[in-house]
Formats: sequence, structure tokens, C-alpha cells
Amino acid sequence: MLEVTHETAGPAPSRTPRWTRESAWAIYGLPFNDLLFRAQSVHRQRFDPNRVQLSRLLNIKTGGCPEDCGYCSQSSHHATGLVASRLMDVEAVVAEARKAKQGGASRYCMGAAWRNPKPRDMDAIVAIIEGVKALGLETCMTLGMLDRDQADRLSGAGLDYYNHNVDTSERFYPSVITTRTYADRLETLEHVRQSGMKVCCGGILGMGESEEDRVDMLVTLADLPEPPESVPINRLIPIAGTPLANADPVEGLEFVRIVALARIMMPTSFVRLSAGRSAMSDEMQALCFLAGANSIFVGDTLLTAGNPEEAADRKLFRRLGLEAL
Ligand code: SAM
Ligand code: DTB
Ligand code: SF4
Repeated sequence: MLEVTHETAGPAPSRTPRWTRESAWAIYGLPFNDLLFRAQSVHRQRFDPNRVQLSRLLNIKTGGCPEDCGYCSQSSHHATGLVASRLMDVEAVVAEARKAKQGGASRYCMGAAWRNPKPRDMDAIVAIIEGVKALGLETCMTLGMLDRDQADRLSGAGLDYYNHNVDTSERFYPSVITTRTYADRLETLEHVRQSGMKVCCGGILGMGESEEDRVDMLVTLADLPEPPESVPINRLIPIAGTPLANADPVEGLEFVRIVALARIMMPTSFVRLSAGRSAMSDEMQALCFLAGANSIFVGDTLLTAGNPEEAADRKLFRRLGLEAL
């Protein structure tokens, strides 16, 4: 009998999806206590429930971005008053990373307001990765779209994680961003995965999307060939001058439900309670940790917007008996 291999049979056979909209939606709609109990039970099978991973963030290239993301302070399409700057010098980035290391951070995340890195930027980016790695920190970058060669180069320089968010459902995406497609996003994620780096990919709640859009976004993430190792769930920080400046805030318990669903659908991933903690009460954050969030950004600035003061986070951790991972 003729043996059919993948090479001769064309594209790899499609696999059964791990999650469908229906299976995810059924869990999302459970009574709140059942949903949280289930999420916390899943969480405890793989993680210490009282440990939270801490990352620090630095914007290494601010503003002037050609993309039109409706939420972003750094898009040149919106008059947000942000002053654009060039890519920081390698030494300046490494000096900031050294301070972060001395302050106890284990992972250093660096963002650039680019559609994609240009060929002329790559040497500096590689030098930054090597410099930060040499301090003994884990590294993460978010620089926009990557082709396969760029992903290989970053991976070869030692970059551990690449952050590239799908942000919302495929259906809602064009209401938020028109200068690139959902398919572009998925293509970069594929390049990152193939290069051997870990994937950090999540989205934003509170941009006017429906609850179905949020669940669909999680189905997209959980059904990637390999789910992301890190899943940031951002709560929109409304930025004056952007089209989403006056978006209705996401309802608190709906936010917690999505955190819980992310935990259940991606049981081995770190779920990061990402942007928007400044607008959350301690009680709201506590519910998110109970729902399975186990990673946060520390430091009083994210990329351009505010984050809780470190003293406030230390107090929160003390009150909840949480420790840094
Ligand atoms: N330019 C790169 C890109 O978009 O891929 C990297 C930087 S971008 C600022 C990283 C992520 O931050 C976005 O994908 C979005 O999810 C999040 N983000 C940006 N502005 C935000 C805001 N105002 N509120 C919440 N999250 C935001
Ligand atoms: C992610 O999902 N959230 C972080 C990180 N990835 C790079 C960024 C949040 C940015 C919040 C808005 C700002 O600081 O401008
Ligand atoms: Fe540019 Fe990233 Fe902001 Fe979009 S989110 S405008 S790509 S910096």
C-alpha cells in the first residue's frame, strides 16, 4: 500500500479544535461562583496560587507610529500630545534594565512604537537583547510585525518572549485597526513560534466589543497550534485624543469572567493582569488573582500610561499573602 506522508499529502491534516465558540461560551456563562471555583481548581493543578510573576516594561521607542490602533497614545493618526522619540541607545536601555534587576525583576519587556522593525534597526535591537540577557534577566520585546528572518535573528540573539497581541476577535478587529489585518497578526505569531521564541499574546477589553467578541478572542488564542505561554489581558486605558477616549469601561465582573475563562482554556499559560490596574480596586484585582491571573507589570509607568505605584503593589501583595515568583 502507498504510504502517504505529510510531504506527499499536501497541507497537514486539520486537527480537531481544542475549543469552539460553543464550548467556551458554555463555561463563560456558568454561575459566577462555579466559574471561579473551576478556574481556581485548574490554576492549582499547575501553579502555586500565591505566587505572581512580575515583569517590568520599558518603551524603547516612543510615539510616531504609522499604525492607526484606536486605543493607542503612540499612533501618529491621533492627536494625543505625546512627544515622539527615536530608538533609545543600547547603553541607556541596559542601564534601565540593570536598575530593574536590582529592584528584583526577573523579566524585562521592551516595546517599540513601530509597525515593524526596519533593517537598519536590527543591529541595535540585537545589541539590546544581548546586553539585557547578560544581566541575567529574561527578555521580552514587542516591536510590531516580524518576518521570519527577523524572528530568527531575535531568537538567535537570545530573546525569550515576543509580545504580539491579537487584541480582540477577528470580527471586531477592523473596527479598531485598519492599517493591518488579523491575518497579518497571526502570520507574525507563526514566525515567532517557528523561530523558537515563546509567545506572549492577548488582548484588550473595553473597546466597545461584545462579550461574544471577547470569548471568540480566547478561542483564537487557545486554538493556536500551540497556545501562547503568556496571555496579557489588558483593560483599556482611555487616552485623550484617541477614537476610544470615551469608550464605555468594561464591566468589572465581565472582566473577571474573561480572566477565569482564559485560565480554564489555557491551563499552562501565564495569564497577565496587564494594563488598567490603576483603575481597579484591590478587591477587583484580588478577584482576578482568584480567577487565575498570575502575572502583572510592576513599575509606575507601562509604555506611556500609568500603572500602580510600587508601594501600592507591595501593600496589595501583603494584604493578599502573595509573593513574587
Ligand atoms: N507596536 C507594537 C504592537 O502594537 O505590536 C508594540 C507596542 S503596543 C503598545 C503593545 C500592546 O499594548 C497593544 O497590542 C495593546 O494590546 C496594548 N495597549 C496599547 N495601548 C493600550 C491602552 N491604551 N490600553 C490598554 N492596552 C493598550
Ligand atoms: C501588553 O499586552 N500590554 C503592555 C505590553 N503588552 C507591551 C502594554 C500596555 C500599554 C498600555 C498603554 C500605554 O502605556 O501606553
Ligand atoms: Fe503602533 Fe503598537 Fe500603538 Fe498600534 S499599538 S499604534 S502598532 S505602537
